[in-house]
Amino acid sequence: MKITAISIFPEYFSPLDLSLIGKARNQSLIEFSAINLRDFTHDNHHTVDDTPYGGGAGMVMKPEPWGEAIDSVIAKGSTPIELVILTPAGKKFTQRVAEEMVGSEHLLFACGRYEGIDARVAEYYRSVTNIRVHEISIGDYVLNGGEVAALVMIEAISRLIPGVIGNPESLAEESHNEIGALEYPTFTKPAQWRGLTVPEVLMSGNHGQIAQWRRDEALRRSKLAE
Ligand code: 6GU
Repeated sequence: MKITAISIFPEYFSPLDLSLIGKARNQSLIEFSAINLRDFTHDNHHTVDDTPYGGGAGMVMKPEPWGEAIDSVIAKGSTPIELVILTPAGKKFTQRVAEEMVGSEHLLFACGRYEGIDARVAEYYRSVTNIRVHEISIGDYVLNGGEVAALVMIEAISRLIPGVIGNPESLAEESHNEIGALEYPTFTKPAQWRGLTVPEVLMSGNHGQIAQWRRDEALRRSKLAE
């Protein structure tokens, strides 16, 4: 899968060199590149923002650099592109959305800063062939920009690519359990630690009882979290 991110802070994506995603890139399961939006400006100050029409606080990202940057990505290939515009006003990102997106050939993340990207950018690319536009938020809180949200999405989607996770059984278990039911407490050795013990049932070898205990605990925890 191809993944591209456009941002004024391409360095934000250096964690993608690490861990499972770094390894997946070395194995060419993922092909990632970050593009600097300022490379698509033409003034001495490399301006990417301006004041909002209609007034109000903050700055809005100008459409021209975005248009040129996105066009440059389109021009490089012929595969369909999922253009993901990160915005707190977008559709909520969930495990379901991650599962839908893992089948994509090319994810292109547009990471806005300030008060967002001029709305005509999303509107324009909705009418371009082979491009689908997704305006997405990762949750009900405000971040300074879309970079961290893009990292969250890239991690959630990448681990669903066959071969990225060492043990595909963990993936099977997750989808089987619909995440919520996965939230049982886990333990490893030693059996005694600072006076605390591991629940007896987990050491019983009775798989039926263990599964029942985990279901009960997950339910208890999700009720606590409500
Ligand atoms: Cl995608 N962007 C920003 N700036 N804030 C957010 C977000 C995105 N998702 C949740 N909060």
